Amino acid sequence: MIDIQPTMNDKQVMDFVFTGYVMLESVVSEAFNRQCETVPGGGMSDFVCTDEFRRNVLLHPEVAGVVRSLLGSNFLVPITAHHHLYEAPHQGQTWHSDGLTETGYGVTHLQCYYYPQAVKIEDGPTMILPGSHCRLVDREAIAHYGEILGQVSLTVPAGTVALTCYGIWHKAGPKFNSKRRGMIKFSYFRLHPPKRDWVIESDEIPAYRNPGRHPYVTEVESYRDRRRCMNTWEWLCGQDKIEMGFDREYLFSRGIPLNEIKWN
Ligand SMILES: O=C(O)CCC(=O)C(=O)O
Ligand SMILES: [Fe+2]
Repeated sequence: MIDIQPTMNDKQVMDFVFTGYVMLESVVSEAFNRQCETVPGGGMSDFVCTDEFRRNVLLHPEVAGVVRSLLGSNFLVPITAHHHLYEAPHQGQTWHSDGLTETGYGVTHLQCYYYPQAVKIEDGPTMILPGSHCRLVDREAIAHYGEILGQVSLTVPAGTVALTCYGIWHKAGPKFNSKRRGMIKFSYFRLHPPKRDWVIESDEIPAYRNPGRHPYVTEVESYRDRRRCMNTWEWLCGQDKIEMGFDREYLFSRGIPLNEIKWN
Protein backbone atom coordinates (compact mmCIF):
# COMPACT_ATOMS: atom_id res chain seq x y z
CA MET A 1 0.00 0.00 0.00
CA ILE A 2 1.17 3.53 -0.72
CA ASP A 3 2.81 4.74 2.46
CA ILE A 4 1.19 7.86 3.85
CA GLN A 5 2.63 9.15 7.09
CA PRO A 6 0.35 10.96 9.56
CA THR A 7 1.29 14.59 10.11
CA MET A 8 -0.94 15.73 12.98
CA ASN A 9 -0.35 15.44 16.73
CA ASP A 10 -2.82 15.35 19.65
CA LYS A 11 -2.99 19.13 19.88
CA GLN A 12 -3.64 19.60 16.15
CA VAL A 13 -6.36 16.94 16.15
CA MET A 14 -8.00 18.60 19.17
CA ASP A 15 -7.94 21.90 17.27
CA PHE A 16 -9.61 20.19 14.30
CA VAL A 17 -12.25 18.73 16.61
CA PHE A 18 -12.97 22.26 17.88
CA THR A 19 -12.89 24.21 14.60
CA GLY A 20 -13.90 21.55 12.06
CA TYR A 21 -11.17 22.36 9.56
CA VAL A 22 -7.45 22.36 8.77
CA MET A 23 -5.81 24.85 6.38
CA LEU A 24 -2.72 23.90 4.37
CA GLU A 25 -1.50 27.04 2.65
CA SER A 26 0.45 26.88 -0.64
CA VAL A 27 1.04 23.14 -0.46
CA VAL A 28 0.40 22.43 -4.14
CA SER A 29 3.21 23.43 -6.49
CA GLU A 30 2.96 26.49 -8.70
CA ALA A 31 3.43 24.37 -11.82
CA PHE A 32 0.49 22.14 -10.93
CA ASN A 33 -1.69 25.08 -9.87
CA ARG A 34 -1.17 26.51 -13.34
CA GLN A 35 -2.42 23.27 -14.92
CA CYS A 36 -5.58 23.44 -12.80
CA GLU A 37 -6.31 27.10 -13.48
CA THR A 38 -7.75 26.33 -16.89
CA VAL A 39 -9.97 23.38 -15.89
CA PRO A 40 -13.59 24.08 -16.90
CA GLY A 41 -16.21 24.51 -14.19
CA GLY A 42 -18.43 21.59 -13.12
CA GLY A 43 -17.88 17.90 -12.53
CA MET A 44 -14.39 16.43 -12.90
CA SER A 45 -13.49 12.76 -12.96
CA ASP A 46 -10.83 11.68 -15.51
CA PHE A 47 -8.25 14.27 -14.42
CA VAL A 48 -8.87 13.51 -10.73
CA CYS A 49 -7.97 9.84 -11.29
CA THR A 50 -4.63 10.54 -12.99
CA ASP A 51 -1.33 9.83 -11.22
CA GLU A 52 -0.54 13.49 -11.70
CA PHE A 53 -3.57 14.77 -9.80
CA ARG A 54 -3.06 12.13 -7.14
CA ARG A 55 0.63 12.89 -6.66
CA ASN A 56 0.22 16.66 -6.67
CA VAL A 57 -3.00 17.02 -4.71
CA LEU A 58 -4.92 14.00 -3.39
CA LEU A 59 -1.91 12.06 -2.10
CA HIS A 60 0.39 15.01 -1.58
CA PRO A 61 2.19 14.08 1.67
CA GLU A 62 0.85 17.08 3.58
CA VAL A 63 -2.74 16.76 2.35
CA ALA A 64 -2.91 12.98 2.70
CA GLY A 65 -0.99 13.24 6.00
CA VAL A 66 -3.94 15.12 7.48
CA VAL A 67 -6.42 12.66 5.95
CA ARG A 68 -4.44 9.72 7.31
CA SER A 69 -4.35 11.35 10.75
CA LEU A 70 -8.11 11.87 10.82
CA LEU A 71 -9.45 8.88 8.84
CA GLY A 72 -6.86 6.16 9.49
CA SER A 73 -4.21 4.41 7.41
CA ASN A 74 -6.55 3.19 4.65
CA PHE A 75 -9.33 5.47 3.40
CA LEU A 76 -11.36 6.17 0.28
CA VAL A 77 -9.44 8.46 -2.08
CA PRO A 78 -11.62 10.74 -4.26
CA ILE A 79 -12.37 9.67 -7.84
CA THR A 80 -14.56 12.67 -8.62
CA ALA A 81 -14.45 16.37 -7.83
CA HIS A 82 -16.42 19.49 -8.59
CA HIS A 83 -14.84 22.68 -9.83
CA HIS A 84 -16.71 25.63 -8.32
CA LEU A 85 -15.75 28.25 -10.85
CA TYR A 86 -17.03 31.81 -10.70
CA GLU A 87 -16.21 34.60 -13.11
CA ALA A 88 -18.96 37.25 -13.08
CA PRO A 89 -19.54 39.31 -9.94
CA HIS A 90 -22.28 37.87 -7.68
CA GLN A 91 -23.75 38.55 -4.28
CA GLY A 92 -22.59 35.31 -2.71
CA GLN A 93 -24.37 32.14 -1.70
CA THR A 94 -26.46 31.65 1.41
CA TRP A 95 -25.09 29.74 4.41
CA HIS A 96 -25.52 25.99 4.01
CA SER A 97 -23.99 22.63 4.68
CA ASP A 98 -23.71 20.34 1.69
CA GLY A 99 -25.94 17.43 0.74
CA LEU A 100 -27.10 15.23 3.53
CA THR A 101 -24.88 15.94 6.47
CA GLU A 102 -24.25 12.87 8.55
CA THR A 103 -25.54 12.63 12.07
CA GLY A 104 -23.46 11.66 15.08
CA TYR A 105 -20.12 12.98 16.21
CA GLY A 106 -17.62 10.76 14.40
CA VAL A 107 -15.26 12.03 11.71
CA THR A 108 -16.03 9.95 8.64
CA HIS A 109 -16.03 12.37 5.72
CA LEU A 110 -13.50 15.10 4.96
CA GLN A 111 -14.59 17.57 2.34
CA CYS A 112 -11.69 19.52 0.84
CA TYR A 113 -11.42 22.79 -1.04
CA TYR A 114 -8.38 23.26 -3.29
CA TYR A 115 -7.63 26.75 -4.67
CA PRO A 116 -5.30 26.72 -7.71
CA GLN A 117 -5.19 30.54 -7.69
CA ALA A 118 -4.87 33.02 -4.85
CA VAL A 119 -8.24 34.24 -3.54
CA LYS A 120 -8.60 37.77 -2.20
CA ILE A 121 -11.61 39.18 -0.38
CA GLU A 122 -12.95 40.83 -3.57
CA ASP A 123 -12.68 37.52 -5.49
CA GLY A 124 -15.55 35.85 -3.58
CA PRO A 125 -13.71 33.56 -1.15
CA THR A 126 -15.40 30.57 0.42
CA MET A 127 -16.63 31.53 3.88
CA ILE A 128 -16.88 29.04 6.73
CA LEU A 129 -18.13 29.12 10.29
CA PRO A 130 -15.59 27.47 12.61
CA GLY A 131 -17.22 25.03 15.05
CA SER A 132 -20.45 24.75 13.06
CA HIS A 133 -19.71 21.13 12.07
CA CYS A 134 -21.15 20.22 15.47
CA ARG A 135 -24.52 21.71 14.57
CA LEU A 136 -26.40 19.39 12.30
CA VAL A 137 -29.13 21.41 10.64
CA ASP A 138 -31.67 21.59 7.92
CA ARG A 139 -29.86 23.71 5.32
CA GLU A 140 -32.93 25.85 4.60
CA ALA A 141 -33.04 26.73 8.28
CA ILE A 142 -29.71 28.60 8.12
CA ALA A 143 -30.01 30.14 4.64
CA HIS A 144 -31.40 33.42 5.97
CA TYR A 145 -28.44 34.19 8.25
CA GLY A 146 -26.36 37.18 7.21
CA GLU A 147 -23.02 37.95 8.81
CA ILE A 148 -22.23 35.60 11.70
CA LEU A 149 -19.81 36.56 14.45
CA GLY A 150 -16.67 34.46 13.98
CA GLN A 151 -17.20 33.66 10.30
CA VAL A 152 -13.96 33.28 8.35
CA SER A 153 -13.33 34.20 4.72
CA LEU A 154 -10.81 31.81 3.20
CA THR A 155 -8.57 34.38 1.54
CA VAL A 156 -5.68 32.17 0.58
CA PRO A 157 -2.49 31.96 -1.47
CA ALA A 158 -2.48 29.77 -4.59
CA GLY A 159 -2.12 26.05 -3.93
CA THR A 160 -4.01 26.08 -0.63
CA VAL A 161 -6.09 23.09 0.48
CA ALA A 162 -8.69 23.37 3.25
CA LEU A 163 -9.81 20.05 4.77
CA THR A 164 -13.17 20.33 6.48
CA CYS A 165 -15.51 18.20 8.52
CA TYR A 166 -18.34 17.62 6.04
CA GLY A 167 -21.06 19.27 8.11
CA ILE A 168 -19.33 22.64 8.41
CA TRP A 169 -21.49 25.63 7.46
CA HIS A 170 -20.07 27.45 4.47
CA LYS A 171 -20.90 29.48 1.39
CA ALA A 172 -19.23 31.26 -1.51
CA GLY A 173 -18.79 34.87 -0.39
CA PRO A 174 -19.75 37.91 -2.50
CA LYS A 175 -17.60 38.59 -5.54
CA PHE A 176 -16.84 42.08 -6.78
CA ASN A 177 -14.82 41.49 -9.94
CA SER A 178 -14.82 39.41 -13.11
CA LYS A 179 -11.65 37.45 -12.39
CA ARG A 180 -11.75 33.65 -12.47
CA ARG A 181 -12.11 32.21 -8.98
CA GLY A 182 -11.80 28.45 -8.89
CA MET A 183 -12.21 25.98 -6.04
CA ILE A 184 -11.91 22.24 -6.65
CA LYS A 185 -13.92 20.31 -4.10
CA PHE A 186 -13.45 16.61 -3.32
CA SER A 187 -14.06 14.20 -0.44
CA TYR A 188 -12.24 11.42 1.40
CA PHE A 189 -14.13 8.81 3.44
CA ARG A 190 -13.32 6.60 6.37
CA LEU A 191 -13.06 2.82 5.83
CA HIS A 192 -12.12 1.57 9.30
CA PRO A 193 -12.96 2.41 12.91
CA PRO A 194 -10.74 5.11 14.46
CA LYS A 195 -7.79 4.33 16.74
CA ARG A 196 -5.84 7.51 17.40
CA ASP A 197 -4.42 7.42 13.89
CA TRP A 198 -2.15 10.47 14.11
CA VAL A 199 1.42 10.99 15.42
CA ILE A 200 1.53 9.64 18.97
CA GLU A 201 4.01 11.28 21.30
CA SER A 202 2.96 9.33 24.40
CA ASP A 203 0.80 6.22 24.88
CA GLU A 204 -1.19 8.08 27.47
CA ILE A 205 -4.26 9.56 25.81
CA PRO A 206 -4.70 13.17 26.90
CA ALA A 207 -8.14 14.36 27.92
CA TYR A 208 -9.84 16.71 25.45
CA ARG A 209 -9.01 20.33 26.25
CA ASN A 210 -11.49 22.86 24.94
CA PRO A 211 -9.65 25.92 23.63
CA GLY A 212 -12.56 28.21 24.47
CA ARG A 213 -15.77 29.30 22.90
CA HIS A 214 -16.50 30.34 19.33
CA PRO A 215 -17.56 34.02 19.19
CA TYR A 216 -21.19 33.23 18.23
CA VAL A 217 -21.69 30.69 21.02
CA THR A 218 -23.54 31.56 24.20
CA GLU A 219 -23.11 29.99 27.64
CA VAL A 220 -25.52 27.07 27.48
CA GLU A 221 -24.78 26.19 23.88
CA SER A 222 -21.08 26.14 24.73
CA TYR A 223 -21.68 23.24 27.17
CA ARG A 224 -23.34 21.29 24.40
CA ASP A 225 -20.49 22.08 21.96
CA ARG A 226 -17.87 21.07 24.51
CA ARG A 227 -19.61 17.76 25.23
CA ARG A 228 -19.89 17.03 21.53
CA CYS A 229 -16.20 17.82 20.98
CA MET A 230 -15.27 15.52 23.88
CA ASN A 231 -17.35 12.76 22.29
CA THR A 232 -15.59 13.30 18.96
CA TRP A 233 -12.15 13.28 20.57
CA GLU A 234 -12.85 10.06 22.50
CA TRP A 235 -14.35 8.48 19.38
CA LEU A 236 -11.24 9.37 17.32
CA CYS A 237 -9.05 7.90 20.08
CA GLY A 238 -11.01 4.63 19.89
CA GLN A 239 -12.41 5.21 23.38
CA ASP A 240 -16.03 5.67 22.43
CA LYS A 241 -18.20 4.93 25.45
CA ILE A 242 -21.44 4.86 23.50
CA GLU A 243 -20.24 2.44 20.80
CA MET A 244 -21.51 4.61 18.01
CA GLY A 245 -19.26 2.92 15.49
CA PHE A 246 -19.93 4.11 11.95
CA ASP A 247 -21.76 3.00 8.89
CA ARG A 248 -19.66 2.52 5.77
CA GLU A 249 -22.63 2.79 3.47
CA TYR A 250 -22.85 6.55 3.34
CA LEU A 251 -25.09 7.98 0.69
CA PHE A 252 -22.29 9.93 -0.94
CA SER A 253 -19.28 7.78 -0.21
CA ARG A 254 -17.43 7.20 -3.47
CA GLY A 255 -13.74 6.66 -3.99
CA ILE A 256 -10.99 4.13 -4.41
CA PRO A 257 -9.46 2.55 -1.30
CA LEU A 258 -5.90 3.81 -0.84
CA ASN A 259 -4.66 0.20 -0.68
CA GLU A 260 -5.96 -0.43 -4.24
CA ILE A 261 -4.10 2.47 -5.85
CA LYS A 262 -1.05 1.56 -7.94
CA TRP A 263 1.15 4.16 -9.61
CA ASN A 264 1.23 3.81 -13.41
O1 LIG B 1 -17.45 28.08 -4.27
C1 LIG B 1 -17.45 28.17 -3.05
O2 LIG B 1 -16.68 28.88 -2.42
C2 LIG B 1 -18.45 27.36 -2.26
C3 LIG B 1 -19.41 26.61 -3.14
C4 LIG B 1 -20.34 25.75 -2.38
O3 LIG B 1 -20.23 25.59 -1.20
C5 LIG B 1 -21.43 25.02 -3.06
O4 LIG B 1 -21.76 25.36 -4.22
O5 LIG B 1 -21.99 24.10 -2.44
FE1 LIG C 1 -21.49 24.05 -0.41
